[in-house]
Amino acid sequence: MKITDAKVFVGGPKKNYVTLKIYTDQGIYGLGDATLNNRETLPASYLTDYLIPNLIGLDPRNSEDIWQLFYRGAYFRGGPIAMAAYGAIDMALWDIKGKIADLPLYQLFGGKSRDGAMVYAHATGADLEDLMDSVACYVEDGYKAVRVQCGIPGMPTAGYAVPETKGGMRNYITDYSGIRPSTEIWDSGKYMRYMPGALMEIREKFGPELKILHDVHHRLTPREAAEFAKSVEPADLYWLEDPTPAEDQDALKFIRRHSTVPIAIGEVFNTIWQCNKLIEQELVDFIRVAVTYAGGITHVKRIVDLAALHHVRTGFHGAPSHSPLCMAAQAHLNAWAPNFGVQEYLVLGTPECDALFPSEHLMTNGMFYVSDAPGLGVDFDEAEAERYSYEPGSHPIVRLEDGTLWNY
Ligand code: KDG
Ligand code: MG
Repeated sequence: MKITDAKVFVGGPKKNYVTLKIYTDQGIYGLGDATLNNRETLPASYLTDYLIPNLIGLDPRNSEDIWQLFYRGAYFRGGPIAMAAYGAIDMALWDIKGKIADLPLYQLFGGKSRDGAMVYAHATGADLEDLMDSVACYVEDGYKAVRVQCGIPGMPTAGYAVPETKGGMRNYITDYSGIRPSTEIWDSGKYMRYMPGALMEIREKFGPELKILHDVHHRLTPREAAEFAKSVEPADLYWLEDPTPAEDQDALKFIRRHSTVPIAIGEVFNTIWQCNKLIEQELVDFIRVAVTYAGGITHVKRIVDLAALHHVRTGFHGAPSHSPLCMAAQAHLNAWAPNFGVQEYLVLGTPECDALFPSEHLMTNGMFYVSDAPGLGVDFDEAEAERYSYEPGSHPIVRLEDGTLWNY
């Protein structure tokens, strides 16, 4: 069996999905997602300019060797752009493998450990009252886990993942008005004084069963994060995410010394070598890598296996920038992983998105049920894809009130 061709498509309904399609001489094709949020054209050109010409003629069944060829074969290894491109190739090769075997991918990993995978939604509000309304909607829809973010009194701008006005939606992942970012103003003191009480009010209102998650989005220093983690303990969080910038791994030791709050990190990691020490030293409770950003199923499965040895559960990144192909790859891993924790899931299922990526996967009642279709179980409609093209966009940047640049 040989790879005969591969194509890259960029675009989607209000998203710049980067979709890879690998064709073989047996008529079977595989699909993968290389969407690197706000830098989408870069993995796309790495794929077309370098990786695809090197794929033609290879046997698609040798997905391990092909992964090694691209990763080890590159002297300058890793990084988010390359890993997203390898991630798409690897996903597509697993898709082909599943189609050859006529089995859904979870069967190739070892079968199902559970029927449905718990997902968490993003509740958000301009203020606490607004956030409570948003949480209540998700609870009513059957969600068992909800991430909560709200505006902080006195903060000059709305803040991470928070709308400017009550009842508003915040397109916090990307602003498609151009590649120049808008600016948010941040004040850690105001946040640290307000948020622990707000989390406690949410716990009191929704009771002990709701799994409450909160994302600090890398904005505190290690000392502040340790103080914050200690102060949110009474709210009994399911996890506290990215309390400090991801580069400083010793920060997590400091947080652990002061608090038992469960810590989730890893959405910006792209290799096992960025998280093996954290996992082995049991400094985190949930690992948040994404199949796209961390080199595909082959590499992420290694991270999951290592995590399982150290009581670290999965909580794969599921921001709306991941296409249904990445979410399907993660759903198959979620169905199998003995150490599954939770899956971040934002409603992708608009009619336009479903038309572009038809599938039988099912999200209902706060649970994701993986389909039994062979491979990833997601198709790609090329005629639909012609409706879309690349739209430049950006995340905001963050500054302190005196103008100092801070972490988004
Ligand atoms: O592109 C950035 C987003 O993926 C990030 O802001 C989302 O932190 C995030 C999350 O937890 O989903
Ligand atoms: Mg996050």
